[in-house]
Amino acid sequence: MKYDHKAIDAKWQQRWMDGQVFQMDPASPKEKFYCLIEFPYPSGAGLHMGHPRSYTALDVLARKRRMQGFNVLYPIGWDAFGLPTENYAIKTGRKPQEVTQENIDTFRRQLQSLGISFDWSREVNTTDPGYYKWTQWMFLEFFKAGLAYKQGMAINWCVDCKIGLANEEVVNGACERCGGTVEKRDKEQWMIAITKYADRLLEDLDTVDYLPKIKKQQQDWIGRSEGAEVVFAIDGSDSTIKVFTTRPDTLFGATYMVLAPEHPLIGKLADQIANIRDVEAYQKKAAGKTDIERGDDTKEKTGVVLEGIEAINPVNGEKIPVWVADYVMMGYGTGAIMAVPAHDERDFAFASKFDIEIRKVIAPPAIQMPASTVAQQAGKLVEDVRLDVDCYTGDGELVNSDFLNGLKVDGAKAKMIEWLEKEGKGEKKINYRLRDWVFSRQRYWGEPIPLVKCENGCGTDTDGWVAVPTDQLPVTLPEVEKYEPTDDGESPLAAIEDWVNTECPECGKPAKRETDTMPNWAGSSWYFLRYIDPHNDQAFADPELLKTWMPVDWYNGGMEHTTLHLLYSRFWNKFLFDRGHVPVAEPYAKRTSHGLVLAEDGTKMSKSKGNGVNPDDVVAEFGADALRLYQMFLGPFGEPAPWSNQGVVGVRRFLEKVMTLVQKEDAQTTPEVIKALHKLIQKVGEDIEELKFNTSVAAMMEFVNTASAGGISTADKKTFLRVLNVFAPHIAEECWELLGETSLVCSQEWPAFDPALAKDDVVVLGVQVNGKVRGEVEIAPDASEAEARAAAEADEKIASYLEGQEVKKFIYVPGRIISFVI
Ligand code: ANZ
Ligand code: ZN
Repeated sequence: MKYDHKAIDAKWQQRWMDGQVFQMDPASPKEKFYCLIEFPYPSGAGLHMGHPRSYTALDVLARKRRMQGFNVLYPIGWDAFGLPTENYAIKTGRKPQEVTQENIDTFRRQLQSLGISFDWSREVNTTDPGYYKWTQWMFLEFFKAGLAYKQGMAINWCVDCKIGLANEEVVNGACERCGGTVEKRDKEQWMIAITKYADRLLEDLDTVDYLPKIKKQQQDWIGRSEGAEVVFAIDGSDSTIKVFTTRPDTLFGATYMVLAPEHPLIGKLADQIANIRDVEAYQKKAAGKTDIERGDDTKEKTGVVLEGIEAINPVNGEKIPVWVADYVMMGYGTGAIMAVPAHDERDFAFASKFDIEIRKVIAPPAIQMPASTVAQQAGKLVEDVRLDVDCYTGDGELVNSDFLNGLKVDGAKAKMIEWLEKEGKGEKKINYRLRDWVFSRQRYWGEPIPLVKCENGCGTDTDGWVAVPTDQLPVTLPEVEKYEPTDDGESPLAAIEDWVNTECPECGKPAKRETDTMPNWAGSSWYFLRYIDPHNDQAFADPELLKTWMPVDWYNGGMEHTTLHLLYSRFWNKFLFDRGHVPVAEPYAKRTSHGLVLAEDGTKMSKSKGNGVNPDDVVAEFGADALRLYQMFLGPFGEPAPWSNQGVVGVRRFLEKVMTLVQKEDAQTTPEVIKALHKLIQKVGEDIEELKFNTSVAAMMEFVNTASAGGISTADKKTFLRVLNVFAPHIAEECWELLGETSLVCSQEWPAFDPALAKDDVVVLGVQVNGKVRGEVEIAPDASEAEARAAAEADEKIASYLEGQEVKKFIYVPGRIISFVI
């Protein structure tokens, strides 16, 4: 029989579907395993190669866990609100609802053609009113808890998308979505107070198993800094300058101060600033730069001194100059700094350029060096030497610092904070990079924010905002012909009068609906909860089921989502936990990520470059299993890897070899093949747990070569198929059937291996040094000369004989002897 992948793929996909083989059974007594992939945004372009990389990887895991006796939940759904669909719908004059449905149908067909063992009975769709009813309900929970509030603020406005962007959606000063110009506009926005959770979002990272680089991203985004706020008086003025510093210990070394160009104090002091024109010109120039440019330490520092202004250092009464410079940002700390050029690199660069005093207040720790001639004459062999560097940022001993002298940095920080607090000149302060979450969008294709403003004055405690009662949720999007964004920055919903005008749920008098919609991040912040009970219309999920199924055991997705989506969904879950709605404080026990699939030329696959490979084409030509196997084979899972059509051909050839091997006449399994089989089971089993899929595939290829050359029994062929099936399920089922089985191979047990058989063969060899046996090593019987020598030299005893000696001769007779002549 030939390998007819089209017939085989279709046949087994139908069988699995008919048998509901991959549906999670809530009544099962088995231990649960919940594996999750980031649900896709169903774009018009269809599936791209990045999707199957993640989905196949966790499919391998899900299939293995089922075979290991777990009750597995591996769900799929659609993160379908968002701009690309809305923009496409506007351009083509269609309804986003329809476009979304079409895109989902395409994605579903494509994913089903890959044989991924999703539980299709649990599909969720964030744009389904039955889903976003609960997103709205959760928003109201934030609102009722006082964590959702409306605030006027300068927002990032994308001129092209006509949409307000969150800070994190502005990349290098441009819109993350379209690359267009971003300007600041003042707008009232709904905000969610994620900063209240900053500490817990940090601390609880200790309780989860995330890749270290992912934990670091979370930590960096939250950006917690401990330090102090210090207040500097301004000579001859009532105004003060407040700074945030992480190094209050260096206060005696502050030789100037800097205000950010946007700092309001500059305007307030304008009358006293002799060179106010120069300062204003500088402010204007700075306004045209992005924070990234301003923070770039490779660029030369710029700034203007405020003539006529002097600040007073609270610790010693010294008068120091005040500058305006754009390396200080208004959005961080207080927008002003005390500069300590001797111990801060940026301040050092600035002070060097503008000839400002550099005063050392930290002495690096002394290191012991061989004594100088002078010291030797005084009878010393070693002496203490202090490094002398221009700008020293490390720990050391305080000098030139009055009551801090002699202390180490940590002690000096504590003492200075104590002094500041006693004198009323400052206080301990913890600063975060994290900002509250801008939760409003002025667009059509998102969840309406379920609030109304009562014209009769209800909702006095909440600025006149009244929550839509739960029994009136969802507040559905009106289906309209026109929903273009407007230049005035209002949501398109604002123009739909019979939707906007409603009744106040409290007093029944006229009220107006909030017309902002939620950001894309909302629906994806809790979808993993909905999968657990997707059809429930009384609650977002049954509490008992949540108790059984949370947390997610293993979550995989792209590195582009390990900052924001991960942070938002952890926060959302924590909040629901605090409200008693979910049973665990952290939603994901484990989080990993995969590398991008690149084009053959090593660049990003992109539509405009036309260098993309369509999964549909690969499936049609080579079959689903070839695509799956190649996805797992093309390089270490966590690293980016280029696609290669030649590589797919190679994998396809391997599958054909499997087909041939299975149909080869039944034989006795040779000892060599038995050994290879047990090794394979062990290796693949362990590799999968460590996401080493590429080496698993290589091991299966090697095994098939070994087995094809030797003899293999039907029983052992079947054992191999049980391993292969998690990677290449269609061909494995077909071969399983060819060998006379009527059951499904995916429902078999994961094979066990015999550790004795899986163990590498070793021989114990005596190691001689100058003719005497001085030790022994364990090595493979066919180890090479280099391997044998390395093994011998790694032995501590042997190493002690060889140390400092020249090896004149090395003799190795495989299986017999290792000998050094020194
Ligand atoms: C004096 C000092 C002395 C500082 C020293 C550092 C070293 P992180 O760790 O990121 O919180 N800083 C404070 N606000 C700033 C702003 N708006 N723009 C630019 N820089 C700002 O950094 C805190 C440090 O960054 C603060 O501590 C301050 O410089 C600077 F030897 O104060 B430091
Ligand atoms: Zn009212």
